Amino acid sequence: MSAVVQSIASNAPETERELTDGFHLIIDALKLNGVKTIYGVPGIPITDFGRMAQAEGIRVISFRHEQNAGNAAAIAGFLSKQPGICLTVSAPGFLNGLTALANATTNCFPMILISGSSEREIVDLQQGDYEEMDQLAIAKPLCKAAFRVLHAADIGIGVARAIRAAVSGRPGGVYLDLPAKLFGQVMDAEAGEKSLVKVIDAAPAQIPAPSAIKRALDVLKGAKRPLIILGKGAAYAQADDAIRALVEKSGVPFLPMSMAKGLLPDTHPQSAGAARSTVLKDSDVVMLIGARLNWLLSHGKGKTWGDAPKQFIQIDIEPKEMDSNVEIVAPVVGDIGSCVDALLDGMGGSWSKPPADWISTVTTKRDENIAKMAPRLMKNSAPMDFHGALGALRTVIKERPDAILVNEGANTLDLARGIIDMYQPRKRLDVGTWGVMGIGMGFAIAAAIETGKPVLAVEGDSAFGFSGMEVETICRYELPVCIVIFNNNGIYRGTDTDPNGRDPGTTVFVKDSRYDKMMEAFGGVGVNVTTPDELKRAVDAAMDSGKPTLINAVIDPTAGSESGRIGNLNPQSALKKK
Ligand SMILES: Cc1ncc(C[n+]2csc(CCOP(=O)(O)OP(=O)(O)O)c2C)c(N)n1
Ligand SMILES: [Mg+2]
Repeated sequence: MSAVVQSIASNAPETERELTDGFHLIIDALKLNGVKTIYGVPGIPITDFGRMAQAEGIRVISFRHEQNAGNAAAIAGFLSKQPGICLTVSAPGFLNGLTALANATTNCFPMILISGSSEREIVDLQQGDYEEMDQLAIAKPLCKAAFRVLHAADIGIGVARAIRAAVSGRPGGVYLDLPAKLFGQVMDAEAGEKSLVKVIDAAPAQIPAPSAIKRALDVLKGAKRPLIILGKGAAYAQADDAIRALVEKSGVPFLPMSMAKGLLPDTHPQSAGAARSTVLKDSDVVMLIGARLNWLLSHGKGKTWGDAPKQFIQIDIEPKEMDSNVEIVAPVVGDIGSCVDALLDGMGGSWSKPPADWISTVTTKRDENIAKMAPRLMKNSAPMDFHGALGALRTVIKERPDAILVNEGANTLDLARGIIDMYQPRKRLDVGTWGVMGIGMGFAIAAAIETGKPVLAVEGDSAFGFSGMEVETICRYELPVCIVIFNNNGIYRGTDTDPNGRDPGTTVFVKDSRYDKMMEAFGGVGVNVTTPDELKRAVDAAMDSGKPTLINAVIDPTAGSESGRIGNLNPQSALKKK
């Protein structure tokens, strides 16, 4: 096996012992468990490890900053249901990766952050080692589980525990601490091989109780105005056919959360995406499938949800999710695939569809809203507003439904979510639960590598800046990524000023920047566009060629609104404005 690093004379004089070391055992443990790609940044003590992993056939994708590598690993986990692996150096590299680990945990993406660390003896006595930090203690509160391996013989178990923790139950981030000394530790090769663990059934099915299924169906049956909300968990489950069958058999209008868009096409007759406020307010029974009642759903209460009494059915793998914000009258705990299968079974052959007046209320509202929006999406002006530019990109995705859309920003995010219809599951990747900026290039890179599909990253000019240096990575690996920057000269708008006239306003950037030139610096294609027609042509050319491309899309700096759609979350002073 590859773990054999050398043959040297052992203490026993007549026999030769084959030896292995920490480097090789970690690689073998990862390979044994199907790890094909590592996303990371090299440096002490993991430089050689990365080289050896590459030599042993693992793809090692080197980034410019660990946060982007971490985001790549996280979204690889979401797309594949296997933990994505991020590899970093100690202290600062670890901390750079930690934001992505915490974000992965919040979003229930399975990933493992593997960081090299400095010598325990010195770290624990705080004697000032190179990159000294008690990384395990720092990681613990920010992830699902955290482990440290001190002995080469424990590498197999350590890797197995990390994998199981990441993907079983509700998935999340796991930290694995590997001190520098571990890599060089030598042990008998045969014992080393035996110490490795192939994780069997890493994410076991969790079957819902039949009584819970019956309770849920009884509640749904009694509904006059039912609604199904599909969350990111439903997309993660890869139970696409069963979910579609459940929605269609029930006849209930569905509302996809951002990353659940495309599970059923946004153009599906039961889609209530364009009637969101109506269905949230007026529904009487809401079935949540892998969606949480967090801030993104106004915690299940208040004005958004109207005054009429509401009953919630919730399907989630995490029992603690139930009653997190409001009472759940029918909790269904289990993995989404098993739960949806059981619900479908329980519905039998003669399920009656919801009352016709509810369906017509929803479809009328939806069609009205779509019709109202339509002319704005066709505006071919220069500079563009968001709607005109997004109208062009909407057509791109309609024509190329298997492309992956990465999206971040404020207006650029909120408006793209509403305007760009998705047609296939797990094709929309965005800022998720935290609304975090900086996922863009990491997600785009991993999406291209994991799926081999073309990627369209639609980025606010601010959002792009958080991970923009990875355009070099995209060019280096020649990935089929087309980045479109909605350049409105700033955060939300490009019009802020300093009341004292001294500095630029706090939300503005250099006026009329040419982000496309950044791409050219690394051999990629850069294009500057000012109209939706030019934008569409440039994106089509990029997607046809598969060449790394960055399109600077000039957007009217006055077009956006503060914080996009969530300006209401900005605190206001209780004092009257002068
Ligand atoms: C890590 C992080 N830092 C800061 C923010 C606050 N924030 C929200 S949106 C945004 C950028 C919005 O500007 P842009 O990407 O240009 O989008 P636009 O509204 O202009 O289209 C920022 C900085 C955040 N969400 N995440
Ligand atoms: Mg902007």
